[in-house]
Amino acid sequence: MSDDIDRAVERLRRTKSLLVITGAGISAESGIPTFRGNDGLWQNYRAEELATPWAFERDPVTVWKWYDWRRGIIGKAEPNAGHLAIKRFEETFPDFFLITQNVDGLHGRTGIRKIVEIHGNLWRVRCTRDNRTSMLTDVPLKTIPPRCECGEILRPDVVWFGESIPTEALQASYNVMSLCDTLMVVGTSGVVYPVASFPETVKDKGGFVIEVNMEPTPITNVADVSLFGKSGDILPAIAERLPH
Ligand code: BJW
Repeated sequence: MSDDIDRAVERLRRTKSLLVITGAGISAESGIPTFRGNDGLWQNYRAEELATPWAFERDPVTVWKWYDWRRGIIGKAEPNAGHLAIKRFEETFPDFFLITQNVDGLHGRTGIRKIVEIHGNLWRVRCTRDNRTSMLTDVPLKTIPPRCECGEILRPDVVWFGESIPTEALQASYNVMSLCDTLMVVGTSGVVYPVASFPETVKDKGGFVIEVNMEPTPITNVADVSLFGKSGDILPAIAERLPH
């Protein structure tokens, strides 16, 4: 492990353009359940059964109760040492970008600026009539499902399975992938597309991939270095060894 950290640090010292991708694992140490694995279950539903437009159409009340439960947890959570280390990377690398799959907004609360939330944000809602978005921060929600002023049901402004990633977010992601020479992938199981394909895209153009996760994932086969452990331990240890 210490040899692997040395290799990662050595590469980062030579990196001109750093791209970081995060998933639910980065927020696990803030007390937010991940999607897959035992703590991903909510009342015996799997995330895959709730995070779809079909589930919402069929039963918006159950889907909103799941979001209300998650908003309750996230509303009390604070960014952890892993989020803060990524903010330090932004300060260290003049050419830096973060793509997060998380909708919890915790990266934003560190003050990070160069970020795209590729799956949206769960504090933002969208009218199902005209797609107008607004912020809704009530915890718990006053009514379930919440309604727009126009009377129509609101939905969370997030990307569900089978829905397209907003064009601007996807374009920004491909743009930063083409620029970066090192990609660090943190706390994602690497099974949800399109992000699951990003490490291979960076490898194909000659980039270096560093993975940080508790356990091996499909990304491990692509990564040049895999660091197994908590992101809240590993990322600050790396940040500490970079010039600032
Ligand atoms: C730690 C840790 C610690 C724990 N430290 N690590 C190509 C091939 C096959 C299928 C598809 C394809 N292209 C598209 C699809 C379909 C689909 C898809 O990917 N399906 C797969 C499941 C097969 N993708 C889509 O539909 C996407 N849309 C799209 O591509 O549009 C075009 C298109 C559509 C259809 C067909 C073809 C093209 C949209 C995907 C939207 C995903 N939405 C969700 C919900 C968001 C809203 C919400 O949060 O409520 O996004 S699902 C959920 O999964 C959420 C997450 O962002 C996402 C990824 O999960 P993540 O972050 O990886 O979490 P976990 O729990 O899986 O993993 C946590 C990891 O952390 C683990 O590895 C732990 O070990 C680790 N960990 N503690 C470090 N302390």
